Formats: sequence, structure tokens, C-alpha cells
Amino acid sequence: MLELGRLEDLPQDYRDELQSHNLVPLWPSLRGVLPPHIPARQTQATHWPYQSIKPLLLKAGELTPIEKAERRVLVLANPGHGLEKMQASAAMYLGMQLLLPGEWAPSHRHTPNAVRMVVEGDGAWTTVDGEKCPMARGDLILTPTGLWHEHGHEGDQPVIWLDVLDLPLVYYMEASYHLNGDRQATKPGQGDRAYRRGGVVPTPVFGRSGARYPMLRYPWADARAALESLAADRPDLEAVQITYVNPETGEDAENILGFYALMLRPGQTLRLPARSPAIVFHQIEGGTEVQVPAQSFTLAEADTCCAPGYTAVTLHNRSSSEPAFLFIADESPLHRKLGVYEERG
Ligand code: GTQ
Repeated sequence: MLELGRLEDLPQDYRDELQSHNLVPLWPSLRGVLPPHIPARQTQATHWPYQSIKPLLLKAGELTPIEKAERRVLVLANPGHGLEKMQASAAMYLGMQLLLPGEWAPSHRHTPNAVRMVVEGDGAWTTVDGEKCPMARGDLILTPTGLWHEHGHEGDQPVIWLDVLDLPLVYYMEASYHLNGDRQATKPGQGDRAYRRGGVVPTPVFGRSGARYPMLRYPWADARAALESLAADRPDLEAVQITYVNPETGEDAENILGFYALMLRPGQTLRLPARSPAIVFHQIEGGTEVQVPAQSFTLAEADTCCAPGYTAVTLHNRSSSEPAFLFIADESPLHRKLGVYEERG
């Protein structure tokens, strides 16, 4: 490839003059912003074992009262981006949040979209847009852009969940802000009951729900049952995977990030092709060997890891007798909407 001119090749007085007019020559940086064949990625494959997070999060519970934190979260930061950036990938933020019995994380709403994947503990709830969503292990709860949400806890043990937000992207767009609100009045009705079964939707006489987000909670019991049923129906199926969708439209549950659950059969090895979006894996049940080129992680229950885009990932269920279940988040909806989505086999 032809060598392009360097900045140092230009006379200093010319460079100074460009700078004084807020001008920059493209050619010394052209290959940097448009590298050959494959994008430069700051996202590094990173593993966050739950056993190293949990004691530090419980310690945060002792050190910082909820009133001083609003959200008591340890951020799973990718060293490739610099820890202070608080991002797991270009568009994904991950945080592990702790709520102690009796605590309340006050109502707010913000432009970034969020979801919670409940890791452990019973008796907590998130109220989203007036709907009180109970939190049980493996449940996925949406708090989409602009919807009021607050967290409370009526149980007697700590509750911990994983937050996934598109905060890095929305912040980069200079569109990230929040508003504080009052405690929400709760209204009757639960989306996960109204949309209890696939293939049928509630149809009041005056027409279908016009709500942009008709379903806010996806109970793990239902997602797990769907995976087991799919696996039993299709013994030949390689990827026993479901996507969390809006049941009215069939589209991804949120606008920017995609959410999935994957079941690995006992002993199964599954190769995921290289795709443009970065991907996050969180172990709900069982244990998985995650191989990215030149690295491998052993995910135990409640562990989380990420892989950059344009990278093939191989998953292996370490148990020869039990299935393994993973929660997956990725940047596919964003890449597809922007027209940059790519698969490379
Ligand atoms: O629970 O509303 O991890 O607003 C980061 C920002 C959680 C939340 C986070 C948030 C929340």
C-alpha cells in the first residue's frame, strides 16, 4: 500500500498556521480512521468474575449509603477503552448494582436505554412507567429511554443485578441526561402476564396496544421454558437461542442494543461467526468456556465477559450432563439500523 505523507513532512510554520485556523490535514490520519480491511477496536475481550465483584459490591453497601449513591453500582469497565470511560464496548455499559433490604433507589428517567438482568436475591422490584416489576433471578426488566424507573427492596437479603445500558453511545452523541421524579404511583397490569404466550396478543375491542413498550419484564422461567421447548422440538438445531422482542411488533425489545438467551446442550460447542457488533455474555446457569482468538475465559455462574466486534467466538458447555444458559447483549440493532452490520463467517 502506498505510504501517505506524515505530519512531520510538513513545514512547522504551515502546521502552525493550519492549527491557528482550526484546520487539520487528513492524509497523516487517513489510515487511522479508515484502516484497511478491519476496524481498529479498543474493546478488549474482558472477563469479570462474579466472585471478585460480589465482595467489593457488598463492601460498597457498607461504605456508601444509598442516599449518597442513588444507584450503588460497580461498573464493569473495559481496560481497552480506559477504565474512566466506564464502557464495556463502543456502545455498551455494564454495571453490577446492589440494593440492600429496605433501600430505595429514587425515581428518575434518562435518555439512554437500560435493562436489568437479575443475578441474585428475592423481594426487590423495579417500577417502570407505573408498572411494578418483581425481580427474580434471571428475569430481564426493560427501562427504555424516557421511562420513569425506581428500585425498591422488601426482601431480607441483598439483591444484585446486572445493568446493561447504551450509555456510551448516547453520551458520545451528546444526548445523555436525566430527570429526577417523585415516587411513582403504580397502576394495575403486568405486561408479562398480558403477553404470557407466544403467538397470541391481547386484543381489546378497541384495538391492539399502542404502547411502544408493551412488555417490560421477561421472567426467566418463561425464557428458560421457551429454550427447553425449542431444544426438544429441534434436536438438530445448533443454536438454541431466543431474542427478547417487543411482542406487538416482533422487533428487538429496545432500539439500540439486542438481548438474547442461549442454551448450550450438555457438552455442546458452538461457534459464533465474526460479526461487526461487540457482544457480552452473562452466565445465568451452568458454566461455559468462552474462546476468542488467543484467549479463553471460564465463565462460572453470574460471570460476565465481552468480546469485540469482527471476532469469532466459540462457546463450550463445560458440563456433559446439564445444559448451560447464557444471557447475551450485543450492538446488532444499532449496526443494522445504521447499515454497518456485517457477518464474516
Ligand atoms: O438503575 O437507573 O447502572 O440510571 C446506571 C445508571 C443504573 C439505574 C446504572 C442508572 C441506573
